[in-house]
Amino acid sequence: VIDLKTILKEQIPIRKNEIQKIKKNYGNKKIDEITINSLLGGMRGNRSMFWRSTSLDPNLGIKFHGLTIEDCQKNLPKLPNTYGQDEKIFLPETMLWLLITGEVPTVEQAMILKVELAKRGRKLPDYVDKVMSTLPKDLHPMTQFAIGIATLNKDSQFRENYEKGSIGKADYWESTYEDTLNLIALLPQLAGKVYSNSYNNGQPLGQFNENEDWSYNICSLLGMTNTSDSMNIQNFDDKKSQDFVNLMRLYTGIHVDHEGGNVSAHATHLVGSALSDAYLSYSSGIMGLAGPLHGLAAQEVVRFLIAMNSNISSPNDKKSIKDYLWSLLNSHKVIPGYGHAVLRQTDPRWTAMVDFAKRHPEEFENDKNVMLMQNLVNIAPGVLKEHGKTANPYPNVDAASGILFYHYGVRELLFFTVIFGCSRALGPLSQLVWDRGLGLPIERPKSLDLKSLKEYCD
Ligand code: AMX
Repeated sequence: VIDLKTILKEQIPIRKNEIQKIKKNYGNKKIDEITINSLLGGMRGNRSMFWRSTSLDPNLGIKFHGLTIEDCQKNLPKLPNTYGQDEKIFLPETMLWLLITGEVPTVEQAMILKVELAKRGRKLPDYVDKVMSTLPKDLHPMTQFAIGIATLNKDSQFRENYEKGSIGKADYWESTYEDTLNLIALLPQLAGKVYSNSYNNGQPLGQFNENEDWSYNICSLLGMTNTSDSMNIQNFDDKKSQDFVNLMRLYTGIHVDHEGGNVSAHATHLVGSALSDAYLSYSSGIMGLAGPLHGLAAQEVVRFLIAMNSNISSPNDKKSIKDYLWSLLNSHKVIPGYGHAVLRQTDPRWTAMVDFAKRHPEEFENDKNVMLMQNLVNIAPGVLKEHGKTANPYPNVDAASGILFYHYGVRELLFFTVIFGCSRALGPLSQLVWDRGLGLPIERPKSLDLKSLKEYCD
């Protein structure tokens, strides 16, 4: 079978049956315990959510249906006739197939999905364009993005069918799938619209090319390729244009999902559990991603690297770097880009981003910020260990991602999170299709008021 929807149609009853059996036979089996610390500590580490596709291993990092990032780089197919294709970098389209089906696609399957997304993404509906054009240019890019996504719910097939009463519960997944694909397909257009609204007086910087892939179109709509689709605002030559598109593919391929409990994924899942459609659900995810403790970390790292560089004589000056880090810690500040709530090793997404820089030495050799980013990994973990508080002294993905985009000219730091938001759609929305397919219920944990909480304190 080569069509994603047909595969889903086959898989859903099988998996639904499996889940029903698990519920029937093991429904009362205990998985975890809730303590007062977890209740008051953001439910940290509580095993209380079902998330089908990804799971975070504290040492190996994120796994996509059991595959690490390195496995994905090896196994996800590279597609022929893809603009500037880097042999090591997979397209997010291939990852979307893996997320939804649990299987690595064939080249043919991935090609069909790529073409289908490009078809669905060719034009932003006029009413969305109009709504977004009226937004103040200085409205936060993530607010604009969330508004654009939520506005698309006018076209939601799920919402329309539900209102008409024309579908039963067993069919909910099908229109959710249609909404999901349509939304993902339109994200390059929405991101381009936000970028031109915020930074180019609303004037388009590029156009959508139906023959190209999803990440290429994000770049062309930002005006950042040297092809005829784009204004080429950075004056890229062929190589730089292709490298930037490959960086975008890499970034948007590895940020798709980080299991279910992170704020953007959880918010999408929670809102979706009320049978809100894919557009409303994911606009909530975007609102969560806009928070400084979640999606905004990459910009913090960029600011930190630039500030450090202006305070030290050279990015190779180990002693000054060490002193700078200690001055931060001694004034009770964190070292941005280091540490993680769950991971206990270097984030493999960081490794993948740094590997990109290492494979393009001529591009980055004079970039002081990228140099500093690379040198820090040999210094910061030692300092953090000596400091003695941080559970994980190693770099997370944000330590590398923002500064690479910055290098290519994305200097509008608030916009990084919009690119993150394009990528993160793929995981939580694949889950939403399965939430409907498996008929998962509305989420409704029990909360305790202070009086009830105190009753546990005797
Ligand atoms: N620099 C200095 N101190 C740090 C630190 C860092 N990079 N990381 C953790 N610590 C401190 C914590 O502030 C905490 O101190 P406290 O006891 O005085 O409150 C102590 O070490 C223990 O924290 P932890 O269990 O190791 O981490 P956590 O789960 O509470 O927090 C995180 C995780 C990411 C918020 C934290 O490591 C941090 O603030 N890192 C820097 C900011 C950053 O890189 N954020 C991006 C995270 C990636 C992402 O999710 N996008």
